[in-house]
Amino acid sequence: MNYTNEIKNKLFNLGSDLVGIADVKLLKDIETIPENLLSPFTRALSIAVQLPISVFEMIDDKPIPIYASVYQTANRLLDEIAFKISVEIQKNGYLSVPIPASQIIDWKNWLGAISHKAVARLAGIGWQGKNLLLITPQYGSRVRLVTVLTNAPLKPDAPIKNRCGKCTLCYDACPVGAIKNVTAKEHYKNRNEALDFNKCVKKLTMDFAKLPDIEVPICGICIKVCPFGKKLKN
Ligand code: B12
Ligand code: SF4
Ligand code: SF4
Repeated sequence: MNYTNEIKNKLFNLGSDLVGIADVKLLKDIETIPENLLSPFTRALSIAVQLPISVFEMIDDKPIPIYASVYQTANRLLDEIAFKISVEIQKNGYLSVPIPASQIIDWKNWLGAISHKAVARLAGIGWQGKNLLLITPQYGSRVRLVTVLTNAPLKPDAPIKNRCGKCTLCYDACPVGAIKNVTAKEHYKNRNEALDFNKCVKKLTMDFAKLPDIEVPICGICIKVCPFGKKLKN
């Protein structure tokens, strides 16, 4: 078995549901913290775990405590998978860094070390939907993501096409009218092209996160309404 398949198989055995590999050259214009984050690396592994779909069906106009718990568990699982594969890659003689699933480094601008969605898109896992989320053909946006940077000789995957089409379900459902109903052929130039970003941040931090037993800035509504991922996959 070649090394790329070996690493992908290990990731599936660790509990990943989708795995893709991006060529870091394609990420050269992306904002990172620190600025030189990508310089030792040639590949970015994108890893997704699916979330229990029935939890989203229980969400109506606000997040529920079960979703808050599932969110935390998925982050822990992803961080563990990313940690384990990084050490495995290191034992094979290559550099690697696991980027945490949900760590905010710049709180003023709401930024992590690197956008997991951008990596996932370039790794062929999905496209950037009108709700700015990463939409996978298999599970919609009912997935959470993590990234591992490496210089291991892995074969990159190719991006896939946007399949939102004329759908407006997330635009119609957003409780604060934050989604602008704009399609990105590849990716948005900035967050405000897709979203009225401040409206979304305000709703999640000033309202939803203050609900009993939520405590984290989550929502789930634009995930729930997306037709991709609504049905069980066999
Ligand atoms: C800070 C943060 C927030 C903030 C700010 C949201 C935001 N839109 O940035 C708040 C608290 C508001 C938030 C809300 C939500 N979040 Co949040 N959040 C993050 C976090 C930790 C960092 C985001 C970040 O740094 N963004 C930087 C900006 C610039 O990037 P971006 O949003 O991805 O969008 C740009 C790039 O993707 C770029 N791009 C895409 N491809 C390419 C290619 C190239 C070459 C270039 C140059 C650029 C580029 O295009 C976009 C515009 O510039 C990430 C984890 C992570 N490290 O990625 C999770 C993350 C984005 N959140 C996630 C989720 C699910 C949510 C919520 C649905 C809440 C919930 N869990 O119910 C909402 C959705 C809001 C929305 N519609 O976007 C998931 C998304 C999963 C998915 N399927 O897409 C992530 C990836 C966490 C995870 N580990 O899975 N979040
Ligand atoms: S996360 Fe909620 S508030 Fe933000 S864009 Fe989606 S539906 Fe709107
Ligand atoms: S709800 Fe429709 S428009 Fe929004 S991300 Fe999903 S497919 Fe795209």
